[in-house]
Amino acid sequence: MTEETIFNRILKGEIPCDEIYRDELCLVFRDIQPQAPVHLLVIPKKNIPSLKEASHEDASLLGHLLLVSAKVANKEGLESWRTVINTGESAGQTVFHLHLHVIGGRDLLWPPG
Ligand code: DGP
Repeated sequence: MTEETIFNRILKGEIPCDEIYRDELCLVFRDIQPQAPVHLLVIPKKNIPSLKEASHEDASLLGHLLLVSAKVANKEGLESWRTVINTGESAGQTVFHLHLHVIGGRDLLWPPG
């Protein structure tokens, strides 16, 4: 059995979050450790540990998450932003429930560290 993640507990309402959008497939809330003035997390309700475990049957869900990320970025008034998916520990993934970071509100450097 896979260990329950903090995001699953947020989805169940056991841990509060600063929610900004929700629909039948996903939830969006503010990151607790923001790396920019706007830092949102878009998470699917479906439990997928990371992009590594996503399959072709998740294709429309993944597309939905991308479109929602743009929708909430627009809602936050962002002109530019970065959408990030960390996959695996070495890439900085700490919560093993697939999520998209939406980061903006300041100039962002490239390449990322
Ligand atoms: P990653 O490092 O890509 O796995 O991103 C996980 C993010 O989740 C990280 O930026 C911090 C955030 N986070 C961790 N725990 C919580 C929490 O309990 N609430 C909220 N809002 N964000 C959390």
